[in-house]
Amino acid sequence: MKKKSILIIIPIVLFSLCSYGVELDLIKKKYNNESSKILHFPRNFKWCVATAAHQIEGGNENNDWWEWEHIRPSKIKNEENSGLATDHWNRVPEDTKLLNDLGVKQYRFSIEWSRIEPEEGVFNLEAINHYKNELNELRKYGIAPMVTLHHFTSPLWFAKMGGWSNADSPNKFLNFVKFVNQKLGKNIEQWITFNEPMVMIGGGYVTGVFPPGIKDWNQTILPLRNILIAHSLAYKELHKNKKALVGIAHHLRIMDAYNKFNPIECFMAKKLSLAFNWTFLNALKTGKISLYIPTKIEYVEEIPQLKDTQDFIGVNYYTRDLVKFNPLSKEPFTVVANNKSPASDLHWEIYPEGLYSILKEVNKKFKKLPIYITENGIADHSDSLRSNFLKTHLQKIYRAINEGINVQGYCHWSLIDNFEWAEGFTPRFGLYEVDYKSFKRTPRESALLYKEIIAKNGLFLEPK
Ligand code: IFM
Repeated sequence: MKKKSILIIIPIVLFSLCSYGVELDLIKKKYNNESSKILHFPRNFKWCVATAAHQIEGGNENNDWWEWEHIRPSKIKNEENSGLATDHWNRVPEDTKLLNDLGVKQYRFSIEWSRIEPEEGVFNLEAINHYKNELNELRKYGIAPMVTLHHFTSPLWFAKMGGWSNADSPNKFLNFVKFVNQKLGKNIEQWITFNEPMVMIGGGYVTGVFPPGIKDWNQTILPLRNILIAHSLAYKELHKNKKALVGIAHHLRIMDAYNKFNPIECFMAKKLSLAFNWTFLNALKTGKISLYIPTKIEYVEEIPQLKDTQDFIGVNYYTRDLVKFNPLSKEPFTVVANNKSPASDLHWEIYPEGLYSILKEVNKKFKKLPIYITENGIADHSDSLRSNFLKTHLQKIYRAINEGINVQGYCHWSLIDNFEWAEGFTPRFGLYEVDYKSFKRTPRESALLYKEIIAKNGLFLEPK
């Protein structure tokens, strides 16, 4: 009996080993191929998506943007206004489910100041409870909040008193921050005080496409210094919670010469990059504001309280600009997109290399601080470019991390389509498409890709 069973077992074992060997070979081959093609991200990497209140909530009637959107002739493409936006205000549980479906670990969203403090000094408890519920929803799914306190919109009462040009504006902002921190702070560990302050100042005071619609370089200084001071006050306040991490989401762009052999264009591109990308970052490290754009503006001031008031650096990265010089034109320097490269629906050049250069430069200048990609995305209605955009940008982040740059997380802009400021609803940045009639959300192909990347904590590269 024993002999018999041994005789039966041996061939089975041999056969299994044999086929196991073959299978192992196959698996190995597959695995080796795949493993060499998976770019693994660090274990606690924070996969995230970002939104902003005014762009998705709807019905934010009490802020400067709402008023701006209703001026005629219209300031917004196709005379649109944010209106009900994506009706997110009434769909928080549904949208939190989308976050959970994607598998993100973190969600960046903003709290609308004009809802919390509709009149100066009058705080709306219903609004604060709404955000409390939103935080609870997130907690249910184990998603960490990253909360933006100012994402382009200010309450009307604040705008009417001169907005960021008013010397008292930092204290007005601080009152709001104190209230939010007191009511919600224990559930929030990561804060963004301001979103893209340079974009807000540029749009509001140079190009005039954002409220208050001013086009005067000289009027940029007051908002610049007041926003910096407001940030430093908020930084101190939020640090009453020992665990809080506080930063700014900086919009950083590559600025290159249109013709790299043209020294004037090279010079101006450097100056513009220094002014746009580094004025805020340098001031918050050194306490010194230094802004210089030849023929436009020159300003230097030391405000010691600004020094060392960031715990991390938020990077919003989208594209590159080319600086063109035409001595015969009334405005000799213009900024254009590279029309030889693939571009988004907004004609923004797709330039992933730029993200890598920015990360290198941020790291070189601010070595001690961790970096979070607080926004990166593309306006792509047909979703024909987004997946590749996502992959190529993540590859650059992967490369940076592998070279020792401390990138802690990546927020894709955006979870859902939304109101794109002066461009209205036409640009579609969402991983989920929004039907603006029914408000139905539908995942795009790229959402499925992002979900897979998050699930694998890495990126598969296809064979060439
Ligand atoms: O939609 C904006 C967002 O509000 C700020 N960063 C850039 C995004 C795309 O333009």
